Amino acid sequence: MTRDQMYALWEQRQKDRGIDIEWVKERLKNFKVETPSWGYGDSGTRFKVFKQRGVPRNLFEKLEDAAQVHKVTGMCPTVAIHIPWDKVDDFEKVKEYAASLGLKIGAVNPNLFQDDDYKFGSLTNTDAAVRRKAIDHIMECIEIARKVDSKIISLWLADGTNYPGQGDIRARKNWLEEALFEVVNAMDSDMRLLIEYKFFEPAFYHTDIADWGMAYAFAMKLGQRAQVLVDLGHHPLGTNVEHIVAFLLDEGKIGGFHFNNKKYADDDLIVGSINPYELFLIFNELVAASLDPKTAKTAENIAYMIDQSHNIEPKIPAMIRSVLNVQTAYAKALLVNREVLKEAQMRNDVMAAEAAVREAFECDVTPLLEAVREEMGLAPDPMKAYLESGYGEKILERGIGGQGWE
Ligand code: LRH
Ligand code: MN
Ligand code: MN
Repeated sequence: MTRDQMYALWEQRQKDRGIDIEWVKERLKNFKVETPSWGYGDSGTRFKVFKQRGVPRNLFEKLEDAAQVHKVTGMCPTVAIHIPWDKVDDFEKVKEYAASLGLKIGAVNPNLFQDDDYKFGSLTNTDAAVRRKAIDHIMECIEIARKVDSKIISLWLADGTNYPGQGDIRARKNWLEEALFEVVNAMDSDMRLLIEYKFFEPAFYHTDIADWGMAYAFAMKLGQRAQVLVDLGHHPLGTNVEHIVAFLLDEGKIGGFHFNNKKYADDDLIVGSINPYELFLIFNELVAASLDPKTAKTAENIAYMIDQSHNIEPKIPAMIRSVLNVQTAYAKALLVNREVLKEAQMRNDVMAAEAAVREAFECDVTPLLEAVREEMGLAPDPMKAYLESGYGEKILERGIGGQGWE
């Protein structure tokens, strides 16, 4: 059977299920995922960073690699940066270089975890001078965001304590709140502060923003410009992440995602590699919210970002795999027949409701994605296109010892 014949058969089956394929295709063509500059560099566990040959030596080379991911997937036009990992003298030049590659800079991530001064906390340190230094660093990131035309400051705080009694939890909360108010007030009205939470690590007793509820409480107090960022690796095992997503969507307080996957903790593995059903169920909530007038605007403004570190995988193929897995999960979520689902829910038909969701997950979306890519002028198989491009071999001349985690 030719690809066209396979697609025709697939399309007929979906039409028979009551799916509007043109709408699905349109949504897929407009879908974007941001890749992180740090996902292209050397990174690893606390035990060992395995250096790879060909890894970018600076931000400009990271952008070149990100451009390859965008070239074959057609859905990654922005790149998140992390300061000071990606600090350069001239951010105007970065903006121009990114534009020459068909890219833009996305979220600017302050780094409040790799300075000796932050050993006992950054924004929650007992020392006012350290807190000032941390706030000033975020201010610097806001300036950088202005220079590169980014509207997002993405904040993850490593602050926390290792032992009971080590810190005054409420005093730290108040210092944090004070700092966040200062930061948000310095941001332009169209900028957003995305507050990321994580239940442990590097701190092992308490983390100052441990879960979505705390991030939400801060975001509520801070007002319009502050929202919550959900990193899929930052929950205890067994957490129903799609429930959190649905709740935050309904409250208008979810601003972004850090996609990755985990088996145990913050494993930062390839998105969708361990639990593709969870990823699909998250997209199921996002699609549902995008169709509800109450939540459509929030759903529309979500920054989809990948946050991974590749320890043993080749960086660019791992990033492409992640992006494709996100696209697959989204495509499947678009195939849920929402009317059938709603009706089953209203009559409390547990089996039919669960089937309406699972049925979409079980659809093979390969023919659809190949057709969409062809309509976008892309190769039907992005991974193959990348591997055959010769880029992976070309960058080997950069040698070993590229920029990455210290
Ligand atoms: C923390 C985190 C956060 C950092 C990134 C490198 O675990 O998810 O988003 O900025 O990793
Ligand atoms: Mn993250
Ligand atoms: Mn993380």
